[in-house]
Formats: sequence, C-alpha cells, structure tokens
Amino acid sequence: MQHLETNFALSRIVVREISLALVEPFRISSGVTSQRRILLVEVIDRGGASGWGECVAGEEPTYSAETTDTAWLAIRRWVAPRLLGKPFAGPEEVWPALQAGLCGHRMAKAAVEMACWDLVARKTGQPLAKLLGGERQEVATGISIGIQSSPGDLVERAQAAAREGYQKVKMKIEPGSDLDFVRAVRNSVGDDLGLMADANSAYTLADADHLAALDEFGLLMIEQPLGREDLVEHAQLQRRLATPICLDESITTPSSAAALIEIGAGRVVNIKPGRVGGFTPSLEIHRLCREASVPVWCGGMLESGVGRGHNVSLASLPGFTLPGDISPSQRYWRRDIVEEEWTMSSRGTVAVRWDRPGCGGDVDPRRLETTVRSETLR
Ligand code: OSB
Ligand code: MG
Repeated sequence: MQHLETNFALSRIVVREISLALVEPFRISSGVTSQRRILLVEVIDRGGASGWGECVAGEEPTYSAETTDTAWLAIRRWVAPRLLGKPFAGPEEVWPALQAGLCGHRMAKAAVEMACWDLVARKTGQPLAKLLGGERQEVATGISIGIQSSPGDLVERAQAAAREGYQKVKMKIEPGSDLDFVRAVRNSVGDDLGLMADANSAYTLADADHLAALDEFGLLMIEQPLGREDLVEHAQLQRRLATPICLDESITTPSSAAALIEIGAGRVVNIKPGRVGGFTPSLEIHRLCREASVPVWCGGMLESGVGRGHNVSLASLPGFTLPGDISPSQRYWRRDIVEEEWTMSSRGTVAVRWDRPGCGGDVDPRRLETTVRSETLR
C-alpha cells in the first residue's frame, strides 16, 4: 500500500558544498569551468523522510548573478527559515512560500524547492517523474560541446558525439569562433544530425547580419545570442533570422516565457528548473509554452547525478519534445556521486527511473568525501 499523503513539515535542511572536477574544462563565451563547486541540499521532514536537491549556480557570476557562495548565503539566511517547521499540504506550496517578499535568488530557491518535491515523491513511494506529471519512459539526449581551439577540434568532438548516438549536438560559439566552426561541423556530419549553436549572450543586435549567415547551416536553433535582458532585441533579431531563436539566460520566470511568446523573442524555450526557481515555475512555463505550441527542452548546468535526476524527471513531461542537455554521467565526471550512474543508450536516450521512488539519483554517501563544508539548518 502506498502512502499518498503529500503533506510534510521540514525539521532539518542540510547544505553541503562538494568539489567535483570535470573530466575536461568546459568553455563557453561567458567563462570556463574545470572544477565545480556544487551545493547539495538534503531536506528532512518530521517523519524522517528525506529529499535531495542540487543548486545549479556557478562558481563565478558569469552565467547569472548567483554563485555557489551567494546561494549558500541565501539558503541559510532567507530560504531555509521560510520553510523549516512550517506545514505544507504538498510540494506545490513551497514555491509561493519562497516567492513572497524574497526577490531573486532563484537558483538557491530551486535547490530547496526541488528537494521538497523529491522528498514527497520518496515519502509517497512514487517516482518524481510521476509526481510531476511525466509520461515518457526515456528522454532524448543531446550533448553540449564547449568552445574548441579550432574548427578541426570541434569536428572531432561532434563526430565522436554522433557516433555515440547523441540526438542533438550543441556547439558553443562566440565572435571569432562561429561561422567557420559551424560550417566545418555541418559539412562533416551531414544534413541529418540535429545541430544547434549556443552563444551565451556573446552578440548584440549589430551582429544580426553576421548571425543570419548561420541560416544556411540548417540549425535546429540558436540559443541566447543576445543579452539576458534583451527580449525586445531578440524579437527584432528573430525577424531577421530563419533559424529559430531559443532563450536560456533570459527565461527566469513564467513571465519572461510569456513575454517571449507574446513578442516573438524566440520560438523555442530552454527550461532549466534550477534557473527558474524550481519545479512549480517550470511546470508553469511548460504549460504556457504548450498552449502556445512553443517546443521546450531541458537544459543542463553541468549537474551531478542528483540534478540530472531532477532534469530527467522533468524532461519526461509531454511538452519536452526536443532533446535535452542531459548527457550521461561519464561525459562530466570520472565518478558521479550517485549509486547508479546515468547512462545513455546507443539511440541517444536516458531512461527515466520509473522503478524507484524519487528523482532516480540516490546519493552514494561514500562519494561525499569531497565535501568542503556542510551545515545543518534547523
Ligand atoms: O548555456 O546551456 C548553457 C553549462 C553551464 C552554463 C550554461 C550552459 C551550460 C551548458 C552545459 O550548455 C549543458 C550540460 O549540462 O551538459
Ligand atoms: Mg545555454
């Protein structure tokens, strides 16, 4: 018999920072990462059930204003005190409690909010995918390849990814490493492989003609060419490009997704639950986009197996019709921190873990040996 009581009250929140080396440095237009400083959050309720979350904030304020350090501060000072001891009827009540009178800090909020969803999934004996309304048995997988030193190096990476079965190859671009790189890859892999480029805000509207030259390569989309606040400029750019624009950094709330739809600032949305404040706002963005027939896919932030489990669970929802940045554990880590590493089939899919409660990423306590600091909030 399953217990389907979704109510809970948190007695403790444990915050941990772990240090994990990427198997290779990951370079994007806004910075390079080789050693991740990952915040893990464990929420424990009065009955002893627990759930895990992962904060996607980076080490430096390059992708967003939030960092590992600001998230640590925000969680202990403002996020945790709003939740500890308070009765919730279900995980969907957490987001409103974190919104009222607490601006921003969405990555910090998301880590805890998603841990609460995981807790309720575990406590009620169901996969997180089910609790979220997911349907898919497996999710389509893409790879995100960092900026390489030459088109030849990028071609090698892209060809290897195609051989491994990835359904989509995303190339990071920036001024000086764009047209020649994308052309070389398209010429080498042929027309059938889904390709896209991600600029992480490296361009301005003055580059519109230059970006329009990407149209001939038949990209699935170009991700976040302009600044995070530049919704209007993205709409202007979209009118000059055949290639669909997908927004990442600019989508921080359901309102920004609604704005994309309303003004045509893009035709695709990258949902990263860790960027928008958690699952409740993610579900709202997913709903808005579905209503408007805007396809969404689940982005990644170089997560460990915990955040990956959350992303896989979310990507099992029906509106996620494009391959996500949800690569297998091995693409990032020599050894992931979860008991069962995430793997990819030769068809480029990752299986949703319908066979167990929670997000599917169960932390292996022995792998927390790289903990740099931890604190129990009560
Ligand atoms: O722009 O999608 C991005 C990683 C860190 C910060 C921003 C981005 C990324 C990625 C990595 O593209 C995707 C992944 O986790 O594989
Ligand atoms: Mg991106």
